[in-house]
Amino acid sequence: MPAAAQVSGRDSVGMVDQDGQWWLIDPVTGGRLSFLYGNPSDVPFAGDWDCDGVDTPGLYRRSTGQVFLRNSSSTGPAELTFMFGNPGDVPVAGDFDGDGCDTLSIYRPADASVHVINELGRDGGGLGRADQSYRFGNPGDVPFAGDWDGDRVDTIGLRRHSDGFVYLTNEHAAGAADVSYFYGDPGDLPFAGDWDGDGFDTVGLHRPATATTYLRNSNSTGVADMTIPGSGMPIAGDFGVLPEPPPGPARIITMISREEWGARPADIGRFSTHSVSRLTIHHAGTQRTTTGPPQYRGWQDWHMSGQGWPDLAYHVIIGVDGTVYEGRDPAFRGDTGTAYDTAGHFLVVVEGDFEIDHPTPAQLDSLAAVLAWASEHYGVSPATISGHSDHAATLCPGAHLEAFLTSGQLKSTVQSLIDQGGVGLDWP
Ligand SMILES: [Ca+2]
Ligand SMILES: [Ca+2]
Ligand SMILES: [Ca+2]
Ligand SMILES: [Ca+2]
Repeated sequence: MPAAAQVSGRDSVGMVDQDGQWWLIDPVTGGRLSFLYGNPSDVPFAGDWDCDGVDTPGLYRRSTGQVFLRNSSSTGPAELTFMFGNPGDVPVAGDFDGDGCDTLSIYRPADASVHVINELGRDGGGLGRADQSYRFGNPGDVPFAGDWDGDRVDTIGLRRHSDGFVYLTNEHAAGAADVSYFYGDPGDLPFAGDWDGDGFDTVGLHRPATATTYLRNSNSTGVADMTIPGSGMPIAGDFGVLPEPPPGPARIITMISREEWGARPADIGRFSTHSVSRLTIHHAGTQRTTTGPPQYRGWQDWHMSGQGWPDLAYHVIIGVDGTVYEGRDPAFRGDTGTAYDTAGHFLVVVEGDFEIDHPTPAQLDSLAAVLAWASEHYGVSPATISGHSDHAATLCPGAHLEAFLTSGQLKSTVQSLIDQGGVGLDWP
C-alpha cells in the first residue's frame, strides 16, 4: 500500500502518560492505537520525520538533553537521536518551511525567543544553526506550532496562563500576534492540530483537572467541538488511519449488588468524593475459612463498627470463585488501616491471604476484567495498576498475588482485554 493511502487527512490526538504509554485516539472514528515509547518524564511530541505524510513519535529527554525520533507508531528503538538545545528549552515540532518534512524548533521560555530550525539534528550529534531567531511572547508562555492560515507553513502559537489568552503568529518574525483570543482554564496544556481536515490547525487543550481534552475547530473563544476523556500529555498528528475498535465489549462482568450480598447501608454522610486516577489491589489478608457474602458482611461490620469507617473500605470484592461483588461507591474514596492517602485509588480487594494462599485462576481472570473495565471507564492507564504495598508499608496484596504485578502479566492481560474491545460492567 502506498504510504499516502495511510494518511488520514486529519489530525488525531495522542495522550502520553507518565509511564511512557502512548494512546493515539481518532476523535472522529473512535479508532485507537496504544504502545509504549520512552521513559517516564520524557517530553513527547509527534511529527513527520521521514516526509511520508504520517506523523510518528518523538521524545525529548530533559535529563540528558537528547531527542529520540521514531518513524513508526510502535514500541522500538529510535531511528534518529541527537542533542537538543539548552536546559529549559522546549521542543516545538512542525513544518516551518512548508517542504513537507517536520523538524524541531526551539522555544526558550526564559527569554521568550523562538529559534526556527528546518533540518533535523545530525544522528549522534547536535542541532544545526537556527534559520530564524526572534522574540515572541512573554517569559513563561507555553508554545506549540501549527498552520493557522492554511499556507502549509507551521508557525508558533502560545498560551499565556497569566491572562488565559492564546496568541498565534503567521510569520517567523517578531511582532504582535496575528490572532489572539481568550481560551481555556489555568493549568490547561495547549497543543494544536487540524481536527476536521480543512487545512487549518486550531488549538486544543488538555485539562488535567477534569482528565479531558477539548478540541475546537476555530481559533476563537468558545466551547469545544469535541471532547476526549483520558489523562496524559497531549500531542497531535496525522498518525494514519487508526484501527477502529471492535464492536461491543469483549466480555461482560456480572456484579453481585450490595443488596444481593446483604451489605449494610453505608454512612454516606461521611463519604469523601474523589476522582479515580489509579487502580490499586489489596488482598483480604484472611485465609479462606469462610467465603462469600457472610465473610463480606463480616468485613463490612469490622470496617464500620470496628474501624469507624463509613462503609466497606473497598470498591470491589473478588471472591475465591471469581465472583465480582459491589463494594463502596467508587465516586467516594476508600479507607485503609495503613498510612497512605486513598484519594484517587480505585480499590479492588481479592479474597485470600496471598502470603499463604494462591489466587485462583478465576480470581485472576475477574481481577483483570474489573481492572480493564475501570481503566476505560475512568480513563486511567493500565500502567497505574499497583499493589497496596507500593503505597504503604504492608505485605498486602501478598507475595503470590504480587508476583502477577511484578511480572507485568496482569497489566498485559488487562491491556489485551482492552485491545479486544474492552469489558462491560453495569454497576448495580
Ligand atoms: Ca513519517
Ligand atoms: Ca520542513
Ligand atoms: Ca501557516
Ligand atoms: Ca481544521
